[in-house]
Amino acid sequence: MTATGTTTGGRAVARALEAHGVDVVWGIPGTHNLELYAGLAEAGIRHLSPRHEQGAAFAADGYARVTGRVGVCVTTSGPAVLNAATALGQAYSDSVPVLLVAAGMPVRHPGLGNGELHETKDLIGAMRGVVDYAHRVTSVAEIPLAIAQAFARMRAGRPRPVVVEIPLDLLTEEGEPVAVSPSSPPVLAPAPAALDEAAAMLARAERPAILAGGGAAGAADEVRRVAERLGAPVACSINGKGTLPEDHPLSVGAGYAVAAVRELADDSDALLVVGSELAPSDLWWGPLDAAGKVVRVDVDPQQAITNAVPAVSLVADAPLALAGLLERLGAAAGPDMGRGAERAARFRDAFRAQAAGDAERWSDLLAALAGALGRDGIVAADNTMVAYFGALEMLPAYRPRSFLFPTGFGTLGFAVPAAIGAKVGRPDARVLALSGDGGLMFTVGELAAAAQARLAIPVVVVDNSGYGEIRREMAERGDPPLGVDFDSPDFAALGRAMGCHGVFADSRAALDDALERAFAADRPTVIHVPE
Ligand SMILES: Cc1ncc(C[n+]2csc(CCOP(=O)(O)OP(=O)(O)O)c2C)c(N)n1
Ligand SMILES: [Mg+2]
Repeated sequence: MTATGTTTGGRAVARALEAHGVDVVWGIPGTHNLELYAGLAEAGIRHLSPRHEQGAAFAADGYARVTGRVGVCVTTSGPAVLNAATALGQAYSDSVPVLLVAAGMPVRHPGLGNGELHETKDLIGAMRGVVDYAHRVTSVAEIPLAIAQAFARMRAGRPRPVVVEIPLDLLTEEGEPVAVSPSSPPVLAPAPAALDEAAAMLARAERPAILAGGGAAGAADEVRRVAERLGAPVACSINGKGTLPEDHPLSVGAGYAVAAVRELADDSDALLVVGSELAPSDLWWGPLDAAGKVVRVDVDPQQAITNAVPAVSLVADAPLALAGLLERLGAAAGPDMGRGAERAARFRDAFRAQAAGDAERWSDLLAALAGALGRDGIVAADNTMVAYFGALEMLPAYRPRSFLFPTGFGTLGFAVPAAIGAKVGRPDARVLALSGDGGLMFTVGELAAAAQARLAIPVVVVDNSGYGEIRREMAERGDPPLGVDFDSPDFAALGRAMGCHGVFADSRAALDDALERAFAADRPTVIHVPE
């Protein structure tokens, strides 16, 4: 800890962010956070301008998902924080580390309120209901500690969003904050006895399988090695997509909702579940029957027992837990690899046959996307049918952190701002946004933000003139369609009006051409695809 001398609260925030390696933030300034903005400029932290605070937090989320680092957004108080809340709720449900630093009511603001600008009845209380924790600092001196605490929490165990509120008078008040250096992330090692038990159970299994979720992103290599050692087919959740390259002989596919994954789980006598919630929002058709045969690896001890009670749980960082298993099992590809590959092929064929039915109407589009994205591309997808029935199941992924989807919370409007964050986090990668016509309009202003930042992102909008999934569900119930049909705008023209390029693509050739041009362009390209 070193004294940083006299400075204002706003500048102390910027310095604390800088001390934690933050080089980019998304935010919208307001009367209450000007001093923080002065501090950001002074610290040389890159600032990107979304067009709505929800876009700021989604962008920070996309950045965090592809880099594994903390994504940061800054806002003023009241409505700005509530605008960001939805995206923070998304980050919470998908275990993404996003920090929101917001201005708040002055320190001596009367509890029942007095009509201050942006006053909210209980903003911290509201945010406590959404994020991991929301904390209001009470002195300039506390600011570096509060920021360091937020990073410490987000870098340990299960990463989830945090809100730090700085009373507006503290932002301009002078104080002598004491710098707090970033703490090194703790290592969560598995208990040796549990490892022994888990390894023995897996070694005994005749038909093992692995389910990998978003928590396996940092352990892709270990997942592959354990799978090869055991000859275990691997199915990935939505957030785990790409943990095992989808052209690996043991890969079954991504998306637990496909019946073949359930069939695989039923057929297996041991299931190794790595960093996966086994959540209803992944499984859709009820819990897996996993009684007595599950080994769970999870950093979160509560999650390790939720949705499926494990026979053995390894509460640990996934790479360590899997390394411990490999040590006990022997790291070389085991004799069961061949049999495992045959089993995987059987379930993969079933998976693809089932998914191909779901995805048939987008087969040209998905083939064009696969060609343009190659092995290293990144897709930020919206909560649209072309994403969860199409790209999730049929667009191959080859690495973790390459398929971004608003899984748990299911928020429309995620794709474009998340793609912005992803492209800023991975500037050399091909990053594409995939949206429905409904979802795009939720955060349509972020097209202007992407254009301003000159990001070469193709924004593929699949247009079925309405809320297609909900229309389908109404029809399935025999209800008349209500509130699900609308005329889409001319999305290519809309893109151009926002400063992007814009094209209409209604054939495979037009798509291929549009995508190639878009990745080489000087700005985003909205590609309007009729369904
Ligand atoms: C913020 C939010 N509001 C409402 C919903 C409910 N919802 C789920 S899918 C959907 C339709 C989305 O339409 P579109 O983006 O065009 O995709 P499509 O279903 O047509 O493929 C709606 C309204 C939601 N997921 N998120
Ligand atoms: Mg639609």
